Amino acid sequence: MKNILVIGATGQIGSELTMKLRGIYGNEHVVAGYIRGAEPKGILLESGPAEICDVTDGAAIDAVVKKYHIDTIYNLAALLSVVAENKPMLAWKIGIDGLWNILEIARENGCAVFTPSSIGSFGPETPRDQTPQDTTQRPRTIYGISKVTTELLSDWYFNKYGVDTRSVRFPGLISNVTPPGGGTTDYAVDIYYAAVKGQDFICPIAEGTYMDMMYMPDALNACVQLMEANPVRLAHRNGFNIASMSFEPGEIYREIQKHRPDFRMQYQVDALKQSIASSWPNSLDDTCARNEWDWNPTFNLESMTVDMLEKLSARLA
Ligand code: AKB
Repeated sequence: MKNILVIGATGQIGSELTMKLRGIYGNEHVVAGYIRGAEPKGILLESGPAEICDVTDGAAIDAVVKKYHIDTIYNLAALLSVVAENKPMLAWKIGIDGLWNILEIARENGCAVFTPSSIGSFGPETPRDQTPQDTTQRPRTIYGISKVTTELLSDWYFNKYGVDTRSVRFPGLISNVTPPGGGTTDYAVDIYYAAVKGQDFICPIAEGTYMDMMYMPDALNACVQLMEANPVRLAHRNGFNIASMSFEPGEIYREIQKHRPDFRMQYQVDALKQSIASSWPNSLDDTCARNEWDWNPTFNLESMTVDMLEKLSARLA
């Protein structure tokens, strides 16, 4: 049985991933790592162990790893793209100095490590459509620079020390549980909340701007599936392209309108978000993930929209 530490367990991915991992490996085998001010609550707190785990405090995390005999770390600590652009030094401190801490702890304690990369690791010179797995990565954002560094540093720890590092490049993640905070793709979550609350939606991203997106259940499956994959099949390690849908704001708006005909959206483009979105690919080619660890997403825009509206309506009622 694995013993897993999820760092960032109360965040957008962590809050759902921790519960999924507890369902698979047993509640007592999955530690929810959080920072002060983002304490776990409810079922996340009650269903299993929780410990303060600030990635900038390596000694504290090392003690948690030893206490629970951790062999797998999901390192989800990061600032999203828009926040990172406004707080670049903090983004680096958490994303890269924090990653060094985790990788060193993993090396010393024999842990496997998953640290997400992102579509933000690409830049304006990257081929925009069906972006290949191995291609130009010259991001213009500090978020992207930290994600490319994450991929390279994780690969280096594997090649140099044999640390079992693996990761995917997440697209914009859409969930009905914990909202994201400060990402470029957040509009694709916010739009559902507006529709369910009966409010008009002001879209910060321009019409015609395509980005890859994914429903959270598929993203969680990707994490588990990749970490369970047979290492012999992995020609790549860090930064697998994964994809399930690509759309522009008008397409998600019209999809929601099929279910909520009175819903209205207007554009009020945010310059920073738009400049980031315009530098990211329209769609990724995920052939390597499909071939090397059988990646196979289940949701598309239509089925995600039905599920999002149903779950959010029940929750916000
Ligand atoms: C963001 O928008 O910053 C993230 C991402 C795509 O990495 N959702």
